[in-house]
Amino acid sequence: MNRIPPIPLDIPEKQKESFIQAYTSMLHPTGRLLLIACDHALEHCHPLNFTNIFNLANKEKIPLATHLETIARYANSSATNPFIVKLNGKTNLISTKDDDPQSDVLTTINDLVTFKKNTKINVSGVGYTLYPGSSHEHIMLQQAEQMIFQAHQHGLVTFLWLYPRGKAITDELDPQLIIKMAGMGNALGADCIKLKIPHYQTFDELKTYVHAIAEAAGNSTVLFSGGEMKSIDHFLNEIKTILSAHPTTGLALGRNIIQRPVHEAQEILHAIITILNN
Ligand code: FBP
Repeated sequence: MNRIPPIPLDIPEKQKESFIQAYTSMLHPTGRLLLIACDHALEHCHPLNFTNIFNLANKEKIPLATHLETIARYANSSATNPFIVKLNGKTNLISTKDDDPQSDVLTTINDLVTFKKNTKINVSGVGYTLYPGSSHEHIMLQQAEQMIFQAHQHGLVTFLWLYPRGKAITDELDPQLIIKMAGMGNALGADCIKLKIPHYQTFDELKTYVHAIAEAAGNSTVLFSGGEMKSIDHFLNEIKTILSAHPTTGLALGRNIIQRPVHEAQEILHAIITILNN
């Protein structure tokens, strides 16, 4: 089953087919999105074994989201899995106590279109991290909306990582705040909105929040990140809950996959695919 949301009107007629193809190429056969995010070498200053991660994503045909130059260094030119290029980035060396976060553009849409033309790499989408609540949010809001418009001109699928952060934010994982983020991402025109799992007490409570978040996102698709490393059982139970809460929710997983030994990462991915298939 393919699950493609309505095609936004800023996609030119001649790019509609490319957009549908790009979106479809990222969908798991169940119609959900399952992505691996591996931008942590920059975002968390945490070195990664990119060779293993890129091989795993290619073998399992899972879309991989990271920065353009990482893709340029590690993607096999015959790789068949889709890629999502993260257009902005920052490190975690400046803490929120010292300054509100600002993540600036590293790669332009033009650069990535050139890269796409010159290689056979399947760049299907672009991603941008936005920190609502930061005193620098006005810069990121403008960049995010422009990125979405420009990416759509090339038939690319757009992803916003929406993480409330800064001195004005007391609890980044407040469920009501994450519901607001979903609505904001939809208003900004993102095809897919990546959010963190909110605080919760029980899996039933999580299910209620996930449903409300997915509904608040309107016709955009919500993906949840995996968060900090946790036990495999707990991680898989969260995933089951997220997927059962709403028919459109997807996953964009980082640390709980990429910071594990490759055989373990592969087993977890297989367990997630089994959950998806059920
Ligand atoms: P995780 O599944 O590891 O949470 O990865 C998702 C992600 O969005 C990464 O793309 C990003 O580097 C990281 O989370 C940001 O986490 P934080 O905001 O906690 O620094």
